[in-house]
Amino acid sequence: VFVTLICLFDFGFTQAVISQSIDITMKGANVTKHDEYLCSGHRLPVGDTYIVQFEAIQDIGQAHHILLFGCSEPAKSDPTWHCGQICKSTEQILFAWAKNAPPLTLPKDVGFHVSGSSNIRYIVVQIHYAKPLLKGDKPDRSGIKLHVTNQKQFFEAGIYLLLSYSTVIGPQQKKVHSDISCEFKSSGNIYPFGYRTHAHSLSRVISGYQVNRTTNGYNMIGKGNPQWPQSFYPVQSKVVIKPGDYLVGRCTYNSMSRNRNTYIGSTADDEMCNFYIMYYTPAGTRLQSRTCAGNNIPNLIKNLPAGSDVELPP
Ligand code: IYT
Ligand code: CU
Ligand code: CU
Repeated sequence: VFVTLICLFDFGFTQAVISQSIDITMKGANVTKHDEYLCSGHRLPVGDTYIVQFEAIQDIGQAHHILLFGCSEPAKSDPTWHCGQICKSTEQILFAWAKNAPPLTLPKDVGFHVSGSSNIRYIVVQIHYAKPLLKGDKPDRSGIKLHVTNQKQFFEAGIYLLLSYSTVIGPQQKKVHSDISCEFKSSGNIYPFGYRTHAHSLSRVISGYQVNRTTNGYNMIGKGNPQWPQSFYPVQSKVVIKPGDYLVGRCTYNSMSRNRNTYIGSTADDEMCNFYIMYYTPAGTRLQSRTCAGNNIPNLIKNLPAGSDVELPP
């Protein structure tokens, strides 16, 4: 044992810290129609890599919103494809940017762990182009610049998703709720610093809360109008989510303009109810799950703070 220790101290070498930036961009997108969703995949450098900052690259200024996903294998190897499928198996959302949204910076000593011992070997960028490119525009190369390092970060970033899968919104309703609730199960605390709301055209407010397991007090993580640019917004107050706490989300819809049922689904005629939490946690914390699907603890809905379903301005 003694000899081993000496060896480690005397002959152990320290790996050089390498920090660099990696551009995850469209590899030349030709956009000919309205509302196109195009994808491009990028192989990451081998070895444990920590993303410490994201920065938008707006090539010709035609990207409406940009999402980044981690994959073990992208759905296609083509330079760009129509992204019906993003990854071969399940995708992990890493970041979202939207035109005219405030920027989100990762806190100090926080990184998204990719490559190396993680199961993310590729990053796929998905861009929503609202309009076709103009005649004379060159193929688009917008995307996200990643600032990465091989230096292990003290805190690991992650995304926890609250979602509904079974809501039916009847016709001509002023207020329809879709509620989400779960117990948070983990080996340690998580600290939310960003949140993102996502729904389609019928929702004007989505809110998310941490509920203290002992006091049953509600603390808002965030509240947003999914009609605003759908990126991650900074969490405004310090909230800690401890093992045994509860997470509650509520999406509110107004279907007065519609005379048919609306279901959860992926087209513009359907709706969704998503509240994403971007958090950091001491490296090594193990979450039992990073999704909360459905209203698992309906009692928690009764005490939602007033204001949780009040429409936000456009
Ligand atoms: C049915 C539903 O709510 N779909 C959402 C949530 C979702 C996200 C991911 C579902 C799966 C995922 O792998 I990441 I399966 C949904 O599709 N949300 C869209 C994007 O796909 C991320 C969004 O813009 O939030
Ligand atoms: Cu968009
Ligand atoms: Cu959707």
